[in-house]
Amino acid sequence: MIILLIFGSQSIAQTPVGKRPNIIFIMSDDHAYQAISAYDNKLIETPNIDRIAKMGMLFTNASVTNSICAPSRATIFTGKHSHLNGKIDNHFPFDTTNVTFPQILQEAGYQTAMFGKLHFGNSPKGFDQFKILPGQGSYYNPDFITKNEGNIKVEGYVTDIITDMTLNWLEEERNPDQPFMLMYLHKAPHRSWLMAERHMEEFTNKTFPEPSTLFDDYSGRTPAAAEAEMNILKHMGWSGDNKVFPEVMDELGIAEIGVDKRRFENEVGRFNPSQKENFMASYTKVNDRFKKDYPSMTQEDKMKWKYQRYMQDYLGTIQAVDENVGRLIDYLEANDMMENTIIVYTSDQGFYLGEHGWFDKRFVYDESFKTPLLVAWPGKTKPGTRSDELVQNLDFAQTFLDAAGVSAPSDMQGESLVPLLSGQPEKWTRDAVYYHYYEYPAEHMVNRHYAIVTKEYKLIHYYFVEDQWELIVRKKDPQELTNVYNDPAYAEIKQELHVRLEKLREKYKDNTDLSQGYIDLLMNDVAQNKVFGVSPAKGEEILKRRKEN
Ligand code: SGN
Ligand code: CA
Repeated sequence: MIILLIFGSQSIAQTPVGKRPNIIFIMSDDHAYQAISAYDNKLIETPNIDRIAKMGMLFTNASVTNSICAPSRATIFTGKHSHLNGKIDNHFPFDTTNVTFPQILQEAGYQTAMFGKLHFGNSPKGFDQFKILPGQGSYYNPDFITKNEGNIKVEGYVTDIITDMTLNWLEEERNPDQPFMLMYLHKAPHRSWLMAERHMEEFTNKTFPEPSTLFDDYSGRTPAAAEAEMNILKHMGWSGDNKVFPEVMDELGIAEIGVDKRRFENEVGRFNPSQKENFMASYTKVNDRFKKDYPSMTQEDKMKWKYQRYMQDYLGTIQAVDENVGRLIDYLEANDMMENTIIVYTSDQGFYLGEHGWFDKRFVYDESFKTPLLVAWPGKTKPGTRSDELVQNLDFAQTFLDAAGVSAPSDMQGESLVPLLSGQPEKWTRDAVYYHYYEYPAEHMVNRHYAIVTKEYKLIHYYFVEDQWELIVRKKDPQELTNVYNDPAYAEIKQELHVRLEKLREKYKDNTDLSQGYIDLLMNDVAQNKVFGVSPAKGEEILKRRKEN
């Protein structure tokens, strides 16, 4: 047994060194499973992402522990829930004293590389090579923070560039004598949904089916759903999101939503002349049609129009992700690298594509709580298989360590997916998962909540401003429109779930209240207008409501 130098408690187990699999972790940002045709093809065909499921396993019940970007990534890296790794929201940076699975794999002899969006507020540890976007990054001519070349700006479209970097690393820098762990992390399809020039004409002319809950009135649940600021009609920017030109808004007398026009100008300001020309060619037609239609539009028409514009741009960005995932798989196939390589495709969380009238994520309701997960492991995972087990982003760290034959630190909280991937589902015993979302007050104003989720039920506790409970019966109410918490028919189930929720909170050690120090820091930033999307006045109102409850 070899004792590792940095993390003395881990050891390399029996897997022969030559057989250790390569790991390719592909993650996009905000990619809803509703927009992957292996799950559902009513919105878009994604033939290349689907190849991963065809070669391996499609997970239909994969979820996140906290549906927001950087916290999800921190959970993936550490194998721990947010309250233990400390990254509970996007606001404060990642604590780099955490032990992460890439550090352990590097120490165990893996070559490690990362390209794309990380969003930790600092550079990753445990990587031989990295080129990452600062913060959210930009779609066009993006800047990168690199391990060896300082800060660079690269001309072109972000999804293509991240792939070029990845393929270049495989071709030029990969050491064939070492197994590798490669993180290929897309910015797309994150807001503000700028697609590649080559897709603009096609996608701005498409029409998509509407979800049946587009006009959800949020009755039947606790006030959290109604109070959230992520309704397509009310909160999506005409300009920054839907690309109505600022001068067209002025001409039509349309009021800005937030800093809508500035967000548009910032994005368009990054284009080079030929990118600008291509963008203008397609979007001038969009704006011309809008100018003609807008005067007679009802509120309902506006919602429908904004939904279509949202889908055209969001799905347009996914078209490039799919093409580029195809480039990567083609490369691996052409270079005989499929055998003994694990390929994972996932997202940092799901996303609302008009369900409940929403965009964005954060809630424990399915579309953002669940996340796509497709895994190919030729020779190990049977092609075309599917798992309905309750797996989470919490499980990746232990899965990769297990696959590499490295034992995981005992304080990691997930479960290895290797038994599911290798045809031994009987070894999987989890029957409930734990969820906890914290980022409030923040943009989109989704109240803090924690929950237990089983295949049948969700028991949700909203807290911080109000104290509200919600019980959702998943199979009977798949759209999650009705809170049955006070329905006597569910009294017994409710009691049982309360007990199970408390046990889960004990198991995962989530028994601490938010510290007053943290709340003071956050509210101080709100008061100083440093929290995007929350005005100081709104902050004061929240503190007042919090005191009253
Ligand atoms: C930005 C977006 C939000 C989004 C957060 C978090 N606004 O602030 O809509 O919820 O990122 O997203 S934008 O006007 O700047 O586009 S996350 O994926 O990073 O968690
Ligand atoms: Ca995200």
